[in-house]
Amino acid sequence: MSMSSQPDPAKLAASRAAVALVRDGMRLGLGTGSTASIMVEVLAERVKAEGLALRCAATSKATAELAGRLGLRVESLDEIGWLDLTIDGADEVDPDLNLIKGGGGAHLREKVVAQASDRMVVIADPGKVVDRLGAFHLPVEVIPFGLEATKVLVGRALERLELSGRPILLRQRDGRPFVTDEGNHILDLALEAIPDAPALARALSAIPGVVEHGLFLGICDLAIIGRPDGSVVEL
Ligand code: ABF
Repeated sequence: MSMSSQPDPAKLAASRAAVALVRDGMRLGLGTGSTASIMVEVLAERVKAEGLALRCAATSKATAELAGRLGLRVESLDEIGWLDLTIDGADEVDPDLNLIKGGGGAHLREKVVAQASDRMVVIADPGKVVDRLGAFHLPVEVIPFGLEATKVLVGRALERLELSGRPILLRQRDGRPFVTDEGNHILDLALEAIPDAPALARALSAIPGVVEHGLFLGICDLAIIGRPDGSVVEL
């Protein structure tokens, strides 16, 4: 494997199993994050070895850059139109394949790409598997305009769902608000647990300054969990 540093064996195992699902001629969605980056490298090696003709749409500028550098054919989602398969990482996966995503700040494009795919496969290491979503801070992408008002509305939504008092943190990078690929900011909700994920998803989506939250409910079709010994389990 030509990766610059030794990849995490669990993430590598999940990546290999997911890349084995790829068929010649497929239109693929490429995820974002460290696990998805390993998958892109594994995919590029397979494409080179087998001469597969694929069309790829990336979920972030970072992934587009990586995939292009490795020789994959990267096009915009609009150029491709619809995708056969998207392979992406996650921050949490529950037993019903509901997810929290967005720790990498790319969940808006990730959700657009996943929903524009016939099949969405998550790849992860065992640390991402949870009984119930919510220990990982829930990312919520918000427009910069009216940010403080949006925070108030998010707080009120949490109160109605008996999640009052949970910190709402404006994500920072290098001492400034983090900016997504779409030019927005991210609020990270420190919820500890999410008793009713569909209700929270609906409440957040109803706030005008919220562009998209990181709850992926009923979107993932298969989760491939890699183990450090190189084996995988499917959820
Ligand atoms: C993307 O990357 C995100 O939705 C998720 O936040 C993150 C997972 O990153 P990693 O694979 O580095 O843990 O999939």
